[in-house]
Order: sequence, then structure tokens, then C-alpha cells
Amino acid sequence: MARTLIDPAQVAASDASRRAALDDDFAALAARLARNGGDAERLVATIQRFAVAIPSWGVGTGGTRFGRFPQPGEPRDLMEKLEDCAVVQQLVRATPTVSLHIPWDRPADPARVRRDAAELGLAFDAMNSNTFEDHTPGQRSYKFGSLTHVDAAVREQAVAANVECIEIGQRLGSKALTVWIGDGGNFPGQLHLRRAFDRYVESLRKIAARLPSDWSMYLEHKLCEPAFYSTVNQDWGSSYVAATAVGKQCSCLVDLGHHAPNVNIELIVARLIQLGKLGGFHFNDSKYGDDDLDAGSIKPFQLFLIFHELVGAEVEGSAGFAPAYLLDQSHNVTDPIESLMASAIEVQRAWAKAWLVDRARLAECQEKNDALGALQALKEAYECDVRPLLAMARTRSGGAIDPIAAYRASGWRAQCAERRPVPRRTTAGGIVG
Ligand code: RM4
Ligand code: MN
Ligand code: MN
Repeated sequence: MARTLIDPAQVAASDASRRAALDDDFAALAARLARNGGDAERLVATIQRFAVAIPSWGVGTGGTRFGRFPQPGEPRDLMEKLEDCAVVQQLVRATPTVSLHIPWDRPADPARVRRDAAELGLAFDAMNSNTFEDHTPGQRSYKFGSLTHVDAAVREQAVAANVECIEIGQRLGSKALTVWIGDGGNFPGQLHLRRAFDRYVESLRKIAARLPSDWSMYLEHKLCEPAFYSTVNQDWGSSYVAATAVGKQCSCLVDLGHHAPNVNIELIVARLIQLGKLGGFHFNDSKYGDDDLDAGSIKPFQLFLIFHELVGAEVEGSAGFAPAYLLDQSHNVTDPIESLMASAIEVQRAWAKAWLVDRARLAECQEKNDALGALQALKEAYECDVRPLLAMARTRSGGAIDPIAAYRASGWRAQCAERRPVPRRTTAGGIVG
């Protein structure tokens, strides 16, 4: 049994006033679903097996280039970040793993961190390398790129940084490396576009050569930022070409905020599934760019349509289909713990609704070119209020019926403000500041 940071008696008290209503709502929904051959119990079991990883950089307050408004009790080091992740997991029960960012989270003693995390009921997901900023004085600078830099010595240093991530990850029990680079050009003519991409693939191959045989490597593309004219791994097509060139263990990771406005992301997902190169996701939401807003807060229907593709692939038995799910958000005006809980539930909600789609009926509509009927088949699933299923799955897994209410009642943030008075770190440390 994992050590619980929120007193279970407090969670039970929060649940007590909600239990009867949940039982009523669940029974009503189960009856409704049964009328169309649905099985609420089976859905609860399906929801219970859903998991999405927490980004270590998501538990601190984020910021924009205009400023950051830290809140009291922010985690000051890796262990405190893990504590906050454990609180999310205790109440939500859909976030059993944490994704680390190196060197922001470089552990002094990985074996010990692994043990302490396990005690909190947590394990480690994909490792993220950071060659988009300079870390150590005296190091070669990434100002003009890392894996794609014109200088081979800088490329070597960036490859070594990724290899270090793998080595730390092995000691933590991780099985994947996610590579996102900020490389690109700010001005036309700055980069030789084809040569920069060639150097990217060459560096990636060197990293892949150091990948343990049971590991995966994910390439994360991004339209722009920090380079604002051209980005080396700009879109899913570039990412696919690079992943294919690197080999079997390498696939593409889709961050929902890394596309041009209005791009049909579910279509990209379908293509990557079809090509056997969908590695995983960074879930978040956006209105304009890489806004890193909470998953499902702006375009919940899009999130559902993405899961419709994912569940479809699972149902149709796409071989070896097991994408990695991670939240990648920046919480600027909310309590990060609350945002992470709400986001995990949003992603889980999209997953649950995707399982409600009547696929036989949808296929029939498609065969008959019944466009309206097909949309209706999707909308029926999307519009179903699955909250009782989610809450039932959560409480049966040991979480809270209403995680945000239970968290607010627990006083965790106020306790942290006392226990974690001043930020320990004074230098910049990525999103966590
Ligand atoms: C990037 C990208 C990466 C994340 C960094 C912090 O925009 O989304 O996944 O590691 O931000
Ligand atoms: Mn990302
Ligand atoms: Mn991003």
C-alpha cells in the first residue's frame, strides 16, 4: 500500500456527502446504457485501466515570457514535486507515473528516488531531454541549435545529454526517451533547411544506438517557438520521416499544442496509427498556439475525436498499439495540483466517451454515405454525461468521488506553504522557475 499524503479519513468525509447521489446517478445511467446494449460495469473497468503520466514540470506554477506569479507552497525540489504528483494520484487514480525533465530534475541518487516514489505509489514514465537552453557555465551553447547545430562538438554534447537521460531513466525504471528540440531558424536564410534536417537524423541515430532494446524513443515535433521562422522538426510529416529513418524503436509524439491553428489533429493521429508510428501524446489545450492550457478546456470535442481514433485502433487490434499518454501543460493562474487533477479527468472522460461510440452503426452510416447519421452516432457518445462512470471508477480504485473538493478540504496547499517557505532554487529551472 502506498503512503498517503492526504488523510484518508478526510477523503472519506468528502465522499460521504456525495456517495448516495453517485449511487443514484450511476444506477440511472447504467439503466440508460443497458437499453442500447451498453454495460456500465464493463465501462467502469475500462475507465479504471486508463492512465496518463504527470509532467514533473507541471506541478510548479508556469509562466509566460512576461512574468510568473508563483503561489505559496510550490515544490522546491524533485522530492517535493513527487509529493504533489502523489496527491494528484491519490485523489484521481489515473496518474500513476511521472515524467521527468533532465537536467531540471537530475536526481542525486536515482535508486533512492525510485524507492521514495514507489513508496508514494508512483513510477517513472518517459524521460525528457533538455537541449533547448544552456545549463552549465562553460558548456557549449545551444543558442544556435543542439542536435542540428552546425558545429559537430555541440551536436555531440546534445547527443550526450540525451544518453544521460537514458542512463538516469534506466535507474529509475523508465522505458522511454522523448526528444524535443528548440532547433530552428529565426530568419530566412539562417539555416540550410535540408542540411539541418540531415544533421537532426544523424544525431538521433547516435542516440538510438544507445537505447536499451526494451526502450522507445519519441520525437516531438513543433510548429514554431523558440525559433520563429523555421523549426527543424516542424510537423508530423518531418517527424515521421525522421522516426522512420532512425528505426523501429523510434516513433512520433503528438503534443496537441504544436500545430498550426485549425489543423485536424485526429487525422494526423489516424495517419500515424496507420503507419505504425504513433508513439504517444502530450495532452493540453490551446486557442492560439502552444498555449499549454488544461486538457479539454477549449476543444473537448477535438479531444474526444482523437480518442475515437485511439479506441478505434485498439478495438480493431492494430498490432503493438500502446501509445504513451502524458499531460504537458503550464499552469499560470490555477493551483497546478487542481489543474492536473481536472485535466487527467478530462482525458479520461474523452477515453470513456470514445468507448461509448456505436461502431457498428457508425460503420453502416459510412458505408451508406450517411454523413448526418455518422455525425449523430459520434455525437450520441460525446453528449452522454459519463460523470457517474468516472466517479465510480475513481472511488473503486481508491480515489475521491470529487477530487477537487477533497483536495480543497484537505488544506494541502496551506500546509505546503508552511513547510516549503522559500524557493530553494534561485537559478532558472524551466517552467518550475
Ligand atoms: C516544449 C515541448 C516539450 C516540453 C517543453 C518544456 O514546448 O512541449 O514537450 O518538454 O516545452
Ligand atoms: Mn510537449
Ligand atoms: Mn509545448
